[in-house]
Order: sequence, then structure tokens, then C-alpha cells
Amino acid sequence: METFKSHQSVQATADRLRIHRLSHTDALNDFAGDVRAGLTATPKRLFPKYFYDELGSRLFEAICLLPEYYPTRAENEILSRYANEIVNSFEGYKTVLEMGSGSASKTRSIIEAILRQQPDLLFIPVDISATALENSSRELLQSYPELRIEAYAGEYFDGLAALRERPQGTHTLALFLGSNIGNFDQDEAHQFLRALRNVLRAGDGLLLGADLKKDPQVLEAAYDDSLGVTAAFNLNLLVRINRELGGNFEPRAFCHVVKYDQEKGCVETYIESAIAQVVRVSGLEIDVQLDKGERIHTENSFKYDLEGLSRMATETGFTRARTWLDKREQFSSNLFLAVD
Ligand code: AVI
Repeated sequence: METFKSHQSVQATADRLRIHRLSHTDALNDFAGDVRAGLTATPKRLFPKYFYDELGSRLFEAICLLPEYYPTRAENEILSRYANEIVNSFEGYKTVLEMGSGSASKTRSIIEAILRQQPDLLFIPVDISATALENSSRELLQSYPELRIEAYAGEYFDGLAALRERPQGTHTLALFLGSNIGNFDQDEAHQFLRALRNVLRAGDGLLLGADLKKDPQVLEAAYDDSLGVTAAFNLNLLVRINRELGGNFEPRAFCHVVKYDQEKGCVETYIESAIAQVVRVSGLEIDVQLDKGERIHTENSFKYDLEGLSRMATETGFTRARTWLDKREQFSSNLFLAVD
């Protein structure tokens, strides 16, 4: 990897990093309230944001290495191949804002391409995990001795609300990578893009990663791999409920189920009860009754086509200026430009 060294004296790492911890309702209560509402609803549901406890985050990293799960590799291919083109399509980005930055490993291609143009760059990562932000920020600051980082630890919408308060000085390239947009339904995706548009100025860019519609078999295999890693990732939600809320789910009495709904363009993921059973969640004082074959919906992963992406851009204050695809044309990286 290229290292960016400066001949001038470089500010100490601590002076180049600010982390804002955004207040939100107590995370455990959110989890408890959402699990109670989801397991007493008809049909039952749990939110995918709760996949990512410590084990879930590691299982997701493993998913990204699976032969069947192509999106991460495809997006990495695009970013390492076209990073210069992406940042050159608009001269003078001095701020990179990344929503859901995680380990920020994909971001490096973009940061390096901008630093090749000019040395002055502020990186604003927003992520729910303060630990991920601290670790990734320190690594980035070590690699790029002049980079400045202002990080926001909190949920997407809290991060965007905080950013609205902040004076917008320089041209910004926002990043929303990894097909995270696919985990929102249409209304949520629109709400999110509008909120993001509100922290940008006309002419600013958004690089949006979006997985493309394709052969249902390829899609279902990507979410139901032969090693069972995605099944473990999904069923770990039950393990988390057992640990944090005193549940007595027996994960072996449940199956991981994946269906691609071609009409909606959506991979739907469920936890299915293999037997009729009653599960006690003592921390919530509820008994959850499940029929044999009854499903708990856990995730939607929407897939897009280029027309749909253009429409979504126009409806949320952007225009789709350019799209880059990987060689197998499985995944898209889209440059949306903010319009007046
Ligand atoms: C994080 N998100 C974009 C992944 C996806 O493809 O929807 C989460 C995932 N779920 C199962 N495999 C990957």
C-alpha cells in the first residue's frame, strides 16, 4: 500500500482526531423494546441492525470472504480500479463523509486518490460503533500523516442531524458503500438519502454502492452459503436475545431461510421454527409461541437496476452522474451529484 509522507512536521495523531459521541436512548432498552414488539407482532420480525454484536460483526467479516458472497469483492474491485476516475470526476473534494464506515478499509482507495490530487483532507466517518471508529481512525491517521478526522459515533440519522449543525465549508464526497442501502425498504432509503442530501451542498457527490438484480440462484446462494456462515449470522440473533434478555431459544430448533422475491427485487431472510414451541424471554416477561414452520423476518436486501437508481436519485435531490461496474457486472458504484 502507498504511504503518504509529508516533509513538513506533522501534527500528533491525537490533535488530528475528534470523536463526537452522540446521545441516543439507551441501546439495551432499544433492543429490549424492539424485540418485545417484534416477537409479539404478526408476522414476527427482528431488525437486522441487531445482527452486529461482537460475534455477529465477526461473522459478517467472514461472510465478506465467502465464495458465494460476491458484493464485497465486486465493490473492492471497482474502488481499487476506478478510485482516481471517481474522485477526478469532480475536482477539489476536501471532505469525505462516510456513513457506516466500520473498519473503513474500502475507503482507503478513495482517500488515497484524493490525497494524490491535493494534501488537505478531512474525513468524517459516522458509525454506530465507537470502538470501530476509534480503531479505524487511529489506523488511518498512522497511514496518512496529514489527514484530519472528525468522527461521529451514533446511528445514521443522529449523525446526520449533528452534521446539519456543522458549517459546511468545503466540497464533500459522501460515501455509502457496501450495499447498505439495500437493507432499507423504499421509504427508508428515500428518507435516508434526503437527510444526507440536506447535509450536502449543490455539486457535492455521493458514491453509493448498490447490488444489482440478477439470477435468483446466485442471489440466494450469496445469502445461504454452503458453509452455513450466513445461517450462523442470522441465528446469532437468538443467541443475543438469550444472553442479553434472558431468552431460552434453542438455535438448533430453528432454520435459516432465504427467498428472493423477483418482483420486489428483494432477498428476504427469515428464522423459521422447525417445531411447534414456546420460548420464554424472562427479561421481557413474555412467552413466545411459534408454530412449526412459522417465520421471523430478520432482513431485506434490496437489489437495484440502473433505472431504479436514477429514479431514486432524482426523487431525493440528486442526479445519477456516473456508474462503475465490476467486470462481471454484478455490483454498481454510483456517483450521485447533489442538485438544487
Ligand atoms: C450489510 N448488508 C449490506 C449485507 C447485505 O448484503 O444485505 C448484510 C448481509 N446479510 C447477510 N449477508 C450479508
